[in-house]
Amino acid sequence: MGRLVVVSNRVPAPRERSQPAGGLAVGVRDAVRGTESLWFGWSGRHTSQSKEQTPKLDTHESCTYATIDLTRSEYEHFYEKFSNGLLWPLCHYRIGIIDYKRIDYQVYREVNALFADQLVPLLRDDDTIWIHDYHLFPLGAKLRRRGVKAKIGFFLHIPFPPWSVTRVLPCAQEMLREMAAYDLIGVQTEEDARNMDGCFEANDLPNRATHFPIGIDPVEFGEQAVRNVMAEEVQRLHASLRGRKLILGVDRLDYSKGIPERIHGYETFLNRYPEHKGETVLLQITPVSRAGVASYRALRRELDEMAGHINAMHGNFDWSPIRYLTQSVPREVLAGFHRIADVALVTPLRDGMNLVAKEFVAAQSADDPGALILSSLAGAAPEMEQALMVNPYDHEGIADAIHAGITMSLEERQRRWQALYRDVTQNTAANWADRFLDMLNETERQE
Ligand code: ADQ
Repeated sequence: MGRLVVVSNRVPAPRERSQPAGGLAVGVRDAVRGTESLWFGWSGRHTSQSKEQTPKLDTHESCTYATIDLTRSEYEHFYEKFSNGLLWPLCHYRIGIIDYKRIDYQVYREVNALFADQLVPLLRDDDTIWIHDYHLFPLGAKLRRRGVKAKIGFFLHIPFPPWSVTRVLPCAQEMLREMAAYDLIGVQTEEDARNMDGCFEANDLPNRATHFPIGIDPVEFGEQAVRNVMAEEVQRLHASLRGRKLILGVDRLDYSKGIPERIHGYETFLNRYPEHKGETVLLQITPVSRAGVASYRALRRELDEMAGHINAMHGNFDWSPIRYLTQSVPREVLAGFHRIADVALVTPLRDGMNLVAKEFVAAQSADDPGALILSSLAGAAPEMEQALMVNPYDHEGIADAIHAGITMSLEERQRRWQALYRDVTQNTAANWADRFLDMLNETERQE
């Protein structure tokens, strides 16, 4: 059997190679574990000359990590502007904030060509290539143009909107034509697959999309949660609650995660159910991401203001209703926080999947599980029907769900959690990769 070659914009840093944080890296790590593989991508470093480099190679267990550097200008146009300032909001249905410039698209294509030029010399004829995410939509076509004959699959971790939204992008047709070079495209949900195939059909291109919902390693995460209940940070958090209910929100700082809408929902809860005043704490952990993109800086200011406002309006000298952190928390400590939480608020406005919802369920104790409040617009919603489902734009609905979550009987919490835990163990990180790669293996090579 040939090697698996994974390509993603970022490759886990050396210290993260055994225990990566974050959805893509955790899922892919399972795919590369134990088989001879190559993982290619950007190092996270800058260079003044990206064309005259050779990839840096580092082998860890059975996987060789090959990384290249980008210039600052490539990083800005390819990563910050086109990928995160345009494709990310477009795919999350936020066409009001996209900013299209031809130069960004041009550099996006150049960086994809650079990836192809740097990767081709490392490839062998019997490799299977698996490319990940929106930064690299055109890479398959660029590899084909350089004579690569191997099977090439692509997985999109974020949502894919219908043609009525996608066509807003001036280069949509060209991008779709290039995406047709893939032998198989995986997306998270049936809706995403329908949308993407609809885009192909509208442009007389053949269908390519199938849904493969991504998961986590629930056993590993559950064990981490149990072990870390006794960790100092978790014990300190527990003691500081002094018997109050803990409502937990854990998200990268991103407007797709619906954090202001959620905080508004929490404030509505405090107003609508005053009998719970002083009895709950919302711990919102939101490490800053993409600080170079203007919309992210604006979101940060908005959240700082909202958290301050709620504490000033509703708090007391011995109680702050919200604790809001922008620092990153180690993964194992987070697992312990999930375990002691009474309610998780996972309310994205749109999300490809949302692994945090699955991690919360995996971390609960069967004897006394917490309640999951989940956005109906998360990719995880079709799988996790026994969550308390909310529309993230409906702050009164969020308030009612918080009330339902903190007052839910033990029997109902257990009944819901058992069904959710079954869902979480059905689609795991490991079988996600197997399902995709098996189908890619069976798919005819596209000519
Ligand atoms: P993300 O947008 O990053 O992923 P998500 O799926 O929830 O969203 O994964 C986030 C990961 O980062 C989780 O493993 C979580 O535990 C971790 N994380 C979040 N906050 C953290 C914190 N404060 N400290 C440490 N770790 C933290 C993208 C798509 C998703 C899709 C995944 C995987 O946007 O829709 O589910 O890829 O395909």
